[in-house]
Amino acid sequence: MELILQGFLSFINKFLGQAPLLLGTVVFIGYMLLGKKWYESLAGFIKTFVGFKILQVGTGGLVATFKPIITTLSERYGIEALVIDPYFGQTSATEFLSTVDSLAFVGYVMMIAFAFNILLVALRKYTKIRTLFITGHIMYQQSAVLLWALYWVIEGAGGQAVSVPLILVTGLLMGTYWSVMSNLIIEATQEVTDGAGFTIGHQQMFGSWVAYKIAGKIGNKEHDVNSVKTAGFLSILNDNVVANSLIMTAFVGTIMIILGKDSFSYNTDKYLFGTYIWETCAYFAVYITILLTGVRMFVAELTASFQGISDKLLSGAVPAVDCAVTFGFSPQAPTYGFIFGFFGQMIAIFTLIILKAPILIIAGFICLFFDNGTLAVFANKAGGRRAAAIIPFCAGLIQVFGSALVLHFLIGPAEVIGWMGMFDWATLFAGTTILTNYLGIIVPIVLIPLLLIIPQLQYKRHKETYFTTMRDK
Ligand code: ASC
Repeated sequence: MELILQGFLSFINKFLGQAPLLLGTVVFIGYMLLGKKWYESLAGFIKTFVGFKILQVGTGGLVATFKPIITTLSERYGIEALVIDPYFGQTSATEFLSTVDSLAFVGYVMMIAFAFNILLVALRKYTKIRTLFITGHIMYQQSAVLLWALYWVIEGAGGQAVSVPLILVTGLLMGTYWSVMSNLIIEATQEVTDGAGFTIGHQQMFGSWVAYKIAGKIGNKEHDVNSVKTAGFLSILNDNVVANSLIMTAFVGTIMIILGKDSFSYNTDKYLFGTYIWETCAYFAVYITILLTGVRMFVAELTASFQGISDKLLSGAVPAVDCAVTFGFSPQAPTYGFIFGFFGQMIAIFTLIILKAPILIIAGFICLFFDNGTLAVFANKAGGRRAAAIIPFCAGLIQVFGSALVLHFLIGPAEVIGWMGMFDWATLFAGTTILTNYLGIIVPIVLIPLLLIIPQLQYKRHKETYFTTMRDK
């Protein structure tokens, strides 16, 4: 008996507790259920496993490069510098959860959330949920960040692995958010894309809905940003590698100059201080590229096996996809969002510095471009260029202040290097985390039924046309 129990526990630890093995196995099973050959399923397993390992090389590299700079800064001036890029949030989450042997639970949260999303769509007659969230890398990222945040404010101090009830609650709340918010933004997305038949499954679904709702009061939709020309220089920022290197050099490079060359031990035979700064900052782009390669690899497999399964079960659901898909329908709006969001973030960052806040926020490219870009697309559709400027500007302020606030409750462990500054995470989830800190697990539990009221209210407003956006009607 003892032996069987030992064997079982060791199976959990060494197999189900290992994120790459677990996700690889899920993909393998998914493909087998879809009727693929065993060797095709095996290939899926391998790509998922290797993709996940590549991702870990990227996240490990980010921490190793960035953490020493922050540590020096905080030792010297008593401030913590944290980046509000989603991959810095994800890295904080996964590296920290690893220290309490809980990394694999992120996979469980993601599966519970997705299963709950499927269930809500299957029961759409009652739940009024029409959308299936299939943006795999976002699903993983959000599951990791939410599990980390809730764990830290509820169970963190003990250093024990995440508890089973918390994994369940996190998974259900995650699935509720995916379902409710992607469903909330269907109508606006149909407007933006001229009825392309999908919705957004990303990090600013609530934000985009708010932007769309208030834009009409701010500006005139006839003054569309797509009839304005943008400057040539900004076009180089369309490239992730270029943008990451430049932005990190501007921000982290400045910090390194302030700290001075004596703070860094580098080979002076090989580097000038200037070239050392450049190389260090360019390494952010290197690691983000590695990380993205890994993410794309395992997410492609996961999405294909997930989507195959759900297509068989729910042929009519509207897919919720990456926000960048909307950019093709409004090509100038993202640049607007980027520029005005940048101003908003800068003002907020300088305000924190002037107020001598203990947390220094560093802007991240993904948040600046994809988050504010998406808000601008929705704002422009309903309120033209005035709305596409003012809303991302305000969002920039919110992203910085909201993230600084929630980070105040999350800093401590050495693995924490940032937070996901995206709109919904600087508002809804920052608020949830802070409330949970004071009131406990009851907060995420109560939020689940509360959020599920939203689709009911939506349904009431246009019962006749509500389900006709579904593809099978
Ligand atoms: C994110 C994230 C990305 C980008 C991408 C935008 O939040 O993690 O990789 O935005 O999805 O297209």
